[in-house]
Amino acid sequence: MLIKTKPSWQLTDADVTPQHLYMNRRKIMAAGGALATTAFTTACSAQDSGVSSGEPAARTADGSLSFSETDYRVSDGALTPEDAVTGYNNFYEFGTGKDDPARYAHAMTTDPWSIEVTGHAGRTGIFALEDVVDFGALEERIYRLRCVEAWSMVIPWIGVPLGDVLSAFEPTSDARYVAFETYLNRDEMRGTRFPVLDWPYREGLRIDEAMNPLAFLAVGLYGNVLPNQNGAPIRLVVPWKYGFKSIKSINKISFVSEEPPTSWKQSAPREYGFYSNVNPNRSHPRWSQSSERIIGAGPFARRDTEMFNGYGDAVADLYAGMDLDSEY
Ligand SMILES: Nc1nc2c(c(=O)[nH]1)N[C@H]1C(S)=C(S)[C@@H](COP(=O)(O)O)O[C@H]1N2
Ligand SMILES: [Mo]
Repeated sequence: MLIKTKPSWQLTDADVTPQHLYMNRRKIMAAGGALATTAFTTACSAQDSGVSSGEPAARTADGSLSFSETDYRVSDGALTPEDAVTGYNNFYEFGTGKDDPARYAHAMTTDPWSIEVTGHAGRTGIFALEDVVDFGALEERIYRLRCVEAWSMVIPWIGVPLGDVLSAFEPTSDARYVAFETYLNRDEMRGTRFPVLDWPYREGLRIDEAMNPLAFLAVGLYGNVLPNQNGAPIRLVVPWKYGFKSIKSINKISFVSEEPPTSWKQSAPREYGFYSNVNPNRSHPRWSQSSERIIGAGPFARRDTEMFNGYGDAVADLYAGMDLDSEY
């Protein structure tokens, strides 16, 4: 039997009052009452629900995914409408216009998909997507995505913790960083015919950042498999960093001992650093980062940008002793 969790954004008015979007689930659970027993009782893992994990759930005909709710959701702000999440994108491999990815990313082949794993790890080689991600253990996470261009969205992702995936490859103590690369196919990705960036798109994290429970690998959003423009079939989501760290359509993971080259730092090191933690106090050389435009909420909707994009409780310790102004 396949039990599909009814996620926050699918609940009707009869199920739940709108302000639940403004509260986190822990508070709702603590409050007890009808909400906790109706909306969230299906929050068991898909495996417990009897979904066979061998089933290639990522490739369902209708694109829907089975997943469980978690405690990870923003504490303020409404979800960004789905058409904005999938229609206003940065994926320069398909062009630099915000609507280019939605228009052109369908040309990308995402099935079958394999990921090459190299470097300081016990298990390396080329793995099928289904062997990297346990599609029987998917969870939903509602995170704010803060682009370095000073806009943000609130997105219900579906995926697995990055740390779980990386641990399965048995990184050694020499693996101080992890590097990621995006798929590159010049025939399918019209934007890569221009030298906007040094393709393929590359990103990376320090290994302790990657192992932080907030770091996430998404395979879906709004209940379905990722649309190509959002980084199908698998992309990183690092909610406390500027959006460009959340690399899309990953087909290579390398465990390395030195800080790996990353596309935006390579292209403009004065503007974009390796860490790129969201920091309202450190202006971009060409604009302020103190506030952000809320995408999908009308032309004038803005909010103050938060240190670490509001995730400081979970991640500030990673940067103890670092000067975040010089090591940005
Ligand atoms: N491969 C690749 N990954 C990428 C990008 C890109 O151009 N290419 N853009 C980044 C930027 S700047 C942002 S803000 C997010 C946007 O993700 P979204 O389109 O799913 O909202 O993807 C990031 N990941
Ligand atoms: Mo971005």
